[in-house]
Amino acid sequence: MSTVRIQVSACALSATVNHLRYRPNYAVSTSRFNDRFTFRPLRVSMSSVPPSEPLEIAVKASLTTPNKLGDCPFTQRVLLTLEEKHLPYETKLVDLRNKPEWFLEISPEGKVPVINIDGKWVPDSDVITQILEEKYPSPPLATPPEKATVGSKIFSTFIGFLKSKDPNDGTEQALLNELSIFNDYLKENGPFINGKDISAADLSLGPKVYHLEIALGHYKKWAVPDSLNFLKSYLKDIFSRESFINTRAQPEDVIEGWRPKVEG
Ligand SMILES: N[C@@H](CCC(=O)N[C@@H](CS)C(=O)NCC(=O)O)C(=O)O
Repeated sequence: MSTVRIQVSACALSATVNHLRYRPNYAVSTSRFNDRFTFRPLRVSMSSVPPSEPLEIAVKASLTTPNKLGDCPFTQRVLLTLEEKHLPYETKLVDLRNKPEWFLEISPEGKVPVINIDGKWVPDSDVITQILEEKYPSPPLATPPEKATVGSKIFSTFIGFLKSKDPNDGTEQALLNELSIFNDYLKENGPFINGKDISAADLSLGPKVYHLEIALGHYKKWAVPDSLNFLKSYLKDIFSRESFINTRAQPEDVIEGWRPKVEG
């Protein structure tokens, strides 16, 4: 098992009264004797203080380079959340082509990311980021519910276009439509989805559009049109953040990761 330790020194300790509310959450407990997940309420203890030990997180390993992070946008979303909240973490690289026994014990579905929070292994980036928000509310990253789905059709339309073998099947236009809608939204509401500050929805969408740019550039010789200038500057802002640079996959891994979908 490969391990990378990352220590973050600075941590914002302020929490506003708004962040002191308790909201119930759900964790997944896994059992060796039962392949299904069981859901049960989890009381998340809120804290502005970072954990004394780095949070362990199992992530996809690179397909091309030993001991490097791989190309999973859901994993990057969680790593971005940890980075933006200045939480120390320790990645455990998992070769998803040859899943080790220790990994299948903590993640019976065999999926990354899975993170250890208070001794429990929690899968799914939606669940993980919600728990991190509740447990470590500062700086706040929650996106208001009415904005949380902005841009959410971009990833599926990207995959449709990437997999398409027929240039006239409308998949390119479907993607362009979604990107234009998002560009117009940013023009009115930007620079980020929730206005002036980055939030959870950007941390989810950013890695997906990073994959889109690399995969479509490689397999379709396609690029986001320059006319979508609000989207272009949004991507530039996100991709140049330190958190993004620290957690991004290598382009060659993104290309390899999508190959089975393109050639399959
Ligand atoms: N809904 C999950 C999706 C996680 C997911 O699909 N992860 C992929 C890698 S990006 C995975 O582990 N796939 C299992 C495999 O490739 O065997 C989340 O948001 O965390």
